[in-house]
Amino acid sequence: MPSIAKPAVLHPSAQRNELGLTLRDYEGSMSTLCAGCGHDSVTAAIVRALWELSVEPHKLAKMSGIGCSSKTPAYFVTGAHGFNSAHGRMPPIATGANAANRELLYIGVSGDGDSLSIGLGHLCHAIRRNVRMVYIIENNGVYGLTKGQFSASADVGTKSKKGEANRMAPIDPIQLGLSLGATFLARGFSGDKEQLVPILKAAVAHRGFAIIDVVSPCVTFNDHTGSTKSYLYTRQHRIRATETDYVPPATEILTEISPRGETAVTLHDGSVVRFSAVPADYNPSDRLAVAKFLQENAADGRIVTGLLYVDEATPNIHEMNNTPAKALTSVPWSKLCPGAEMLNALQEEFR
Ligand SMILES: Cc1ncc(C[n+]2csc(CCOP(=O)(O)OP(=O)(O)O)c2C)c(N)n1
Ligand code: SF4
Ligand SMILES: [Mg+2]
Repeated sequence: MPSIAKPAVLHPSAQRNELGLTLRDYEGSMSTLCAGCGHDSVTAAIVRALWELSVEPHKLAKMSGIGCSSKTPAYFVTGAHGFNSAHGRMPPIATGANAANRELLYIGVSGDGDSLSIGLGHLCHAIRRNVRMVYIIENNGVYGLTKGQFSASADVGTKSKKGEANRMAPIDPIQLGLSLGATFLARGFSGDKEQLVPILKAAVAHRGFAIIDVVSPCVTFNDHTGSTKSYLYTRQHRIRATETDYVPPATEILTEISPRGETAVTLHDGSVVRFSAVPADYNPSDRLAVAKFLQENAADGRIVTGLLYVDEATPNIHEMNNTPAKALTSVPWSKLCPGAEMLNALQEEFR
């Protein structure tokens, strides 16, 4: 039971989605994070995206590791499945769950410490396996839960609350993903829900591993002058590289590519993501060009946001490993267990 309960009263004019559910049905327990923490704004964007997509709560599995960010799944869709794993171990847990049941939508929420420090190796392999899931990194440049130590995403020169400067090079999850063959890469800002909601919806429609790196300031330990992950710094240095417009499959799809550099990418479920306001030659499916574009902007101190790279062609975990189409929970025991005779025969093959 949540420690602080939300009032059960529902406004009579609350809007309902295709399933007849209100936004309230996609909320979770009351947040215990610090007031103003970016992670709560990400939660609000997740609630909105899942409600707009009419995701059935019992078809959702929320995964996380350890950290303030990893507490996020408690704050949305109470009626969903959930697994709060050990620090940095969410990717292998999600990989196993995927292999056993591909009928669920998996949303993982992690932190920069959870994903880029202790969990980095696991994250790399989930990227390579193209696990079919949405993987959100709530990136604040510090270990918030353990009181603000620099994390692996802290920029060179960024200052701690006590004034000490970080000297180690940061790990950028987007650049990391590009180098490992990631198939969906986006960066958002917790302070920009208008951009984050369509990015989340596109990630849900993606057929493989969708990474969303969200700059999500820690107001308690990393929101001061000199920090490169503060609200002010992010607002001042951010450029929206792509205006992302998600068009669901049920809507009439008009995909004219305008000379202004607008590009449309069709996702596996027939939905379309339209990229606009991008540089004229921006191609979201050209891995090398996207890497160059991001590196140039990073060198100039700009934080590039938007849906940055998509590849809908690479096979996902299920196609690569030929996992069962049905959830193992729905396969009868007689089929799951081949019996001693067949196991003996199998062992004979390896003698
Ligand atoms: C094996 C293990 N090592 C260390 C810790 C201590 N610890 C808990 S959360 C955390 C870092 C969390 O940072 P991040 O993932 O960035 O989340 P944030 O709190 O910043 O949202 C650490 C080091 C732990 N819980 N387990
Ligand atoms: S310590 Fe930082 S990351 Fe953790 S809840 Fe507070 S503001 Fe958020
Ligand atoms: Mg963090």
